[in-house]
Amino acid sequence: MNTESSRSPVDEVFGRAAAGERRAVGRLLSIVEAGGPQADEVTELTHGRTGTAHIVGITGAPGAGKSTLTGQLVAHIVACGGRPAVLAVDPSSPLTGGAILGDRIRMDDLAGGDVFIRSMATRGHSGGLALAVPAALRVLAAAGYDPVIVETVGVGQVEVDVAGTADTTVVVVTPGTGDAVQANKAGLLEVADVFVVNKADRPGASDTRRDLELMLDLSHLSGLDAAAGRRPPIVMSDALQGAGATEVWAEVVAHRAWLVANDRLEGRRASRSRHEVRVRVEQLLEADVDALLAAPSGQQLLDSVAAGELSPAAAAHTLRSDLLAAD
Ligand SMILES: Nc1nc2c(ncn2[C@@H]2O[C@H](COP(=O)(O)OP(=O)(O)OP(=O)(O)O)[C@@H](O)[C@H]2O)c(=O)[nH]1
Ligand SMILES: [Mg+2]
Repeated sequence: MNTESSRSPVDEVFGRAAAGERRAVGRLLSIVEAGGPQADEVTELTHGRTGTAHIVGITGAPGAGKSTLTGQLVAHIVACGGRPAVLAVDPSSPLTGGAILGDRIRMDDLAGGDVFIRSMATRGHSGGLALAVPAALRVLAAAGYDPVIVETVGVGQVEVDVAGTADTTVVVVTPGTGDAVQANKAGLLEVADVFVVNKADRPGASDTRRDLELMLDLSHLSGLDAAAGRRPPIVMSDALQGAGATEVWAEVVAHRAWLVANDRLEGRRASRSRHEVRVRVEQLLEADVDALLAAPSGQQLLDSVAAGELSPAAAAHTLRSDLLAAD
């Protein structure tokens, strides 16, 4: 009677990851990155076992200094006795590129200690990020890493969504080139819990700070931040020299305390789950729709539309009725 033999291979890897084995953690991340049934199994195993790890999003324009700052934060967290993990999401590169490898080395150099750093590429499928990132964050939290930091470039809606569903979102802007205005346009103003003006060693840093203050004033006046109930602080940093990282982390910790004190942490996590479930339902339905269109009855409908006998809208309604009746 060997109960071990009844465990699936994924479950066995999970057991080792939960016991702190780094290679097993890496293996689980590769599985969730690839997607498919094994990734779903990882999600089954890690769900509900993520404890209280603080999920921190760091986002901003390409080259803003996110990785440099993250390296400084990680070094500070380790010095304070924490066990951080970093997931660097790169939406542009099809596979792990040289720049990210460079990031990894920089961060590892700085941090020492038990830090887990991993980059994740999207491999072209847009829905992939939305599912793989939350799954990867759960793996890291279930393996006992806390905080779990996710670095994303704040350019597209998916990236902003990912960044905005952390417990605490840090938005990094830099002096000059209207970066603060760009961040506003990209929708980053709404998701920011903490602002960092990085490269504060450069000219125009105080102008950038003022721009941010003005935009926050405006959103305050128009009531946009009424639901947030809190004005995000602005921290100046020179991540290259390590100046400001301690203050950034203090604000991140303060934000978390604020969430807890105001009963908002659960709400954030609930909206994160809602988003993930929604994406999953969409994916399931998409597959069902494709199957339906490929079936003979679907083909018949499509032929009728092509022949001008049926409108696309009427065909869609019929197909939806068929879909709902199918289960
Ligand atoms: N002068 C100055 N340069 C900085 C500072 N922080 C980062 N840099 C430099 O800015 C460049 C980009 O830094 P990264 O940390 O790679 O920026 P990133 O936002 O992670 O970039 P992507 O991940 O490619 O979007 C590097 O050459 C850094 O050395 C800073 O505070 N001051
Ligand atoms: Mg980076």
